[in-house]
Amino acid sequence: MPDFFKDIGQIKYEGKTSTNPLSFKYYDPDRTVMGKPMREQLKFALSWWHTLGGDGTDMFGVGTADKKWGGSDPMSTDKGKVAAAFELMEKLSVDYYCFHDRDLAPECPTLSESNEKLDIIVDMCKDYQNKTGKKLLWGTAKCFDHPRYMHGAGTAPSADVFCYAAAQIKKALESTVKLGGNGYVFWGGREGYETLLNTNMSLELDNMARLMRMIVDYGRSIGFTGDFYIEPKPKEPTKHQYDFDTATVLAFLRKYNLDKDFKMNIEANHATLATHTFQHEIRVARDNGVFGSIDANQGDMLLGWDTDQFPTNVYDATWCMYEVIKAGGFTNGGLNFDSKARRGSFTPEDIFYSYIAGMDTFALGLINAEKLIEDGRIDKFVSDRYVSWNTGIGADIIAGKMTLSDIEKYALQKGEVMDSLTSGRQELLEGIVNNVLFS
Ligand code: XLS
Ligand code: NI
Ligand code: NI
Repeated sequence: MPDFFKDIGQIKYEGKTSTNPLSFKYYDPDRTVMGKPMREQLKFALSWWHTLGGDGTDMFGVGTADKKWGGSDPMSTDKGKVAAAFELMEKLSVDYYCFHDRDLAPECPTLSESNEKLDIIVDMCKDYQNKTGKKLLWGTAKCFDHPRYMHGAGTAPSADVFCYAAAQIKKALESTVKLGGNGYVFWGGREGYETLLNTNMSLELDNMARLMRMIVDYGRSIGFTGDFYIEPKPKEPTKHQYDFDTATVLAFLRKYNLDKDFKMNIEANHATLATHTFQHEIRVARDNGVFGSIDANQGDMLLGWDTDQFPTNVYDATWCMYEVIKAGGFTNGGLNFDSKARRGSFTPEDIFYSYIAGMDTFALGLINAEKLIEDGRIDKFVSDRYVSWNTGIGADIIAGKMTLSDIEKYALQKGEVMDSLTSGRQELLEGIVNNVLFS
């Protein structure tokens, strides 16, 4: 087995007083938090594309990091990636990974050749999984990179492009199933539009739904029992992405009777781009029974694009884990670092520092979420605020016992209701949060 990071050993938990940069300060895989070991609560996953493939290329310049992994052509590099990925997962105690098909193996001149190459790498991954016990969290298809997808894939105006995409996704799903993946993700890629002047939005969305129905039915027919996810994102690469946010995706799924078949893969920076908080997106998903998995990264509030930075914002991680716990924890889902080191952080150690920072942040988030739930003041405040719905008129409305006329009669008798109002106490609550987090 090649050793790409030979100067770096197993990253261990050393506690918050350690100054060893190659150690976890908060992530202690076996520590029990909210009834389960951290590694089961957090279910960390490595994203193949950013970690193994992302070399820092941006629209202003070429890559800064060497991500050839000892290879001299696309296929040898992709084989090197497998060894590097499993070494990273081992050394960082990351138990899962996820991929796009074309990050695993190269795009070839024909679909059959691409499929053959993909099979070779998938078999390699399967061997490594057997040797290491690492697992696939989810797979997906890269239906946005190649020029054929310039106008979309499932929403392409060309029926031939739609068919190519459908065949590519079928193969990516089969590869996911072969690797025992617990999830399959649809992220809109170029499913959206730049201008309505050239777009039949209604047909495009009908076609997307047709494709999803076919893929779900096929997946179930070949024994895929995991979750299908949609990963909402409002913009980038297209100006208007169809899967804008969780609420928009829910409306789409319900229109096409797909709502029983899909859950959400919520990405932090996508929530930011939709001008929501990360917590809001997870809350909408959990309230609607469609919470599935998390792409954990963070954006930069001063930049308007998907910077995919490793998460270091402890408040965001706290509220994320608070929602995840309230949703009952992860089942098939997990916490994927859809994140990349900055372009200036180009050395192999930076991969480790990035993951350590992200994993420690979410470990802290989990510990904090437990503290907030055990403290109980926030939950109690919220339930007290709605106490008028527990008895009397409120309870009768919820029980469906009151008509609009009954309610009118009640309101007329009651007169002015200003004295039923109480303060929202936002500042008090924010102070309590800080008190719980930092005491
Ligand atoms: C892009 C998305 C993408 C998905 C997987 O913004 O985050 O990386 O997670 O296709
Ligand atoms: Ni993502
Ligand atoms: Ni993203």
